[in-house]
Amino acid sequence: MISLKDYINQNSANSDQDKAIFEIINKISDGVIQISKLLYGINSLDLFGKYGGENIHGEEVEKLDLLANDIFLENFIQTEYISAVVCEELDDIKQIHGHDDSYLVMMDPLDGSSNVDVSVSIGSIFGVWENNFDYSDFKSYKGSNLKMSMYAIYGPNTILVIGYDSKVISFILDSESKFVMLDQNIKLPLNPKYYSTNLSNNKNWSKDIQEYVDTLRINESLTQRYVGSLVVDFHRNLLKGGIHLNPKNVRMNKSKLRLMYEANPLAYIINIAGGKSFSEGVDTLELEPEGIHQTVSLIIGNANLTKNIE
Ligand code: AHM
Ligand code: MG
Repeated sequence: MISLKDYINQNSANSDQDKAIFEIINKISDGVIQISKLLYGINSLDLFGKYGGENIHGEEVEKLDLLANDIFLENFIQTEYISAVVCEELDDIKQIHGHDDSYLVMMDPLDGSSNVDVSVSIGSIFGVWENNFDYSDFKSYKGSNLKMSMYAIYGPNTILVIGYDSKVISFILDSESKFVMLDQNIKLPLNPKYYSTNLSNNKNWSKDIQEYVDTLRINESLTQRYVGSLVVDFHRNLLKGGIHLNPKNVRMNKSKLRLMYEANPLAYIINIAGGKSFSEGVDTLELEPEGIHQTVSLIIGNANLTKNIE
């Protein structure tokens, strides 16, 4: 059984980029272990409930949203390979070191936070870009320029999934707080099992999307699953095959998911695993970002199920 620490040691000496990226993976995984200890530890009662404020998106903030944010920031400050951080909970890019030749981490520290109080699985999502682009030219931060993306799931167990260097690998946290390898090359199954979307939003979708989802509903080889934590719905479909949709609300002319730290990191992973992803009528990874907190639609999963429909 290979541990994440061994894997990092074996792979980080190949190039300067590998050294930096594996150090970032190391810091993220340390944060994930700390969050797991909080969730499954003796003081987990204190984690329930709202913090009492709203974030920049006007959403209620759970206590765990802020704790997760602080935990990852504390870990990131310890490495000079991370010079700046973009986070769902922070208005602006947060500069933490002065280096131009290091990396920018964009994160959703706690995805699915409305599921915390009811003990449904949640996660954390990260995308890592080179930091040598011009912030005023945000177009450089297209998903296709990602260097690495990864996510964690806090569920019946804690899982890490990493997309780097044309491979998707996964680790599981053992009872001694050590990540051990689960899968060394995840590829989407050829025969997908699930479609996943919040069907109650159907009334707010375009006619084309409504008809598209109807074709999924009557597809006899598919059944429906929906958790409401993006990263968990994504992970199930990655392992079992399927499609997840969070279409634009055409009545409000508004999409819900964040491009930089939700859609792009997952699109990067699905692409390596053999799948496809579309947002706002283009390949998610080719969408030119307009801002760090931009919201987009998302259709993501097996290539034979996903369609570029708005
Ligand atoms: P957040 O919990 O980080 O704010 O993320 C938003 C969540 C996603 O995890 C999930 O896929 C989506 O919102 C659920 O939307 P809805 O409540 O419309 O089903
Ligand atoms: Mg989220």
